[in-house]
Amino acid sequence: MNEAAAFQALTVETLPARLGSVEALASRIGADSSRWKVAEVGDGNLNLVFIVTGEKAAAIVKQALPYVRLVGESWPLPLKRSFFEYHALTRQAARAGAGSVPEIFHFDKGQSLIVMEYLTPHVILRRALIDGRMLPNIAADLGLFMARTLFRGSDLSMTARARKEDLALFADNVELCDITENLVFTDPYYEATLNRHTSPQLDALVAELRADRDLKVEAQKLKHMFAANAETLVHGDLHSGSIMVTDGDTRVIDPEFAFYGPMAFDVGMLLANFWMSFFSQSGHEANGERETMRAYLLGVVVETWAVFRAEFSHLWRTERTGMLYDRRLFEDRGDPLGSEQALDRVLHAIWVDMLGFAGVEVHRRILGLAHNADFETIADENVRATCEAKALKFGRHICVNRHRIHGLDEINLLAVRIEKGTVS
Ligand code: SR1
Ligand code: MG
Repeated sequence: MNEAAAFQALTVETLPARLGSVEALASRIGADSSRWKVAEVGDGNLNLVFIVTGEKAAAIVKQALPYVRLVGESWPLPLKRSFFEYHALTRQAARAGAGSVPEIFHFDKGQSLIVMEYLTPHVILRRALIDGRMLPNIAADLGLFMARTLFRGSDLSMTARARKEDLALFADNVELCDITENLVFTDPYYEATLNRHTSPQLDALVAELRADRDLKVEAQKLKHMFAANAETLVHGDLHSGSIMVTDGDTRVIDPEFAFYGPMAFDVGMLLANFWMSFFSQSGHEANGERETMRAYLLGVVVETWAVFRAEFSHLWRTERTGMLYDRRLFEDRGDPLGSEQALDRVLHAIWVDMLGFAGVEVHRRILGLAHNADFETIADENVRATCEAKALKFGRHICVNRHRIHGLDEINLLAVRIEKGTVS
């Protein structure tokens, strides 16, 4: 498509004629566009997503809309987010391996569309966890993905010039950052117009949290860090709806929120989504006993963090070529222990901040605009509210006490006790 043409949203009917001449698509799926079958399958909050099936194969066409799909045209949103998604996908493929994200076949900036690999028989991780599926590889795959993208996108690895140029490129992703700044860090903690929660069951707890000064101060400290700590290129929206899986394959999708932010943000958001899945399981118990699933999820948290730490440490020792923690100060002077001490400090800071980001992510999915299917698919509102209340209390604890929590054993034990009702 012509980059200069005015933006037009695709439809199921117009897509074959409009994209029939895109060689990168036609050569993969089949040249006769009159025989393409098109289905719009977007169930996210922002974009159109089409599966286009030709005689030979299928591909995905993802197109941004000039507004937030979840809310409608009253909330305009720039089309340039597909530009950031495209550039983030290329960097993630280079840093974490081509098999960690979908392959891109074509990008049209003017039409804000990306043609990419159709992942099949993959399903969205969140859906798999709701169904009680225990994916064997997600912790290792995602721990590696985060360590590699976060380390290699930072001043620990890149040259100062390369990172600053990239920082400048992603700095324009203002509107998507603004969504997170409001929806994650501020709106849940007051009566923002678009908020909703399971009512009246959660009303008293919600009022308590919104009156909680310590919690609100922590949330604002985290927001400050999110906005001002441009450490590395983060995915920016790494929840279980941004991951597609089979038993043997894990792909991270949808990095349109990518920007230079704190290392701990992606890690916290991801672990929060595993913990929310944990607290939602009793709402899905009708579909099978979920005790094993709960244990599996806490194990995934432990393994994801362990793999992240191990790979980050490995990269620290073998790929620390950037300007930070200069080897001339440590290893080159025969002081490898100095570098290990610095590594411990860096990992500790990520740990503490990760807990804070996890806590606010849990809150915003229950109190804010964008809820998640883990809880939303629990039809019985009383059961749903019980699950959500447990998650809210857990989120508050890890956020406010993050500087005093020493390990995942302590946190997972708390999760089990809250789930069993032995602590309130
Ligand atoms: C208005 S957009 C709401 C949420 O959807 C995206 O997936 C992000 O998580 C965002 O916060
Ligand atoms: Mg998304």
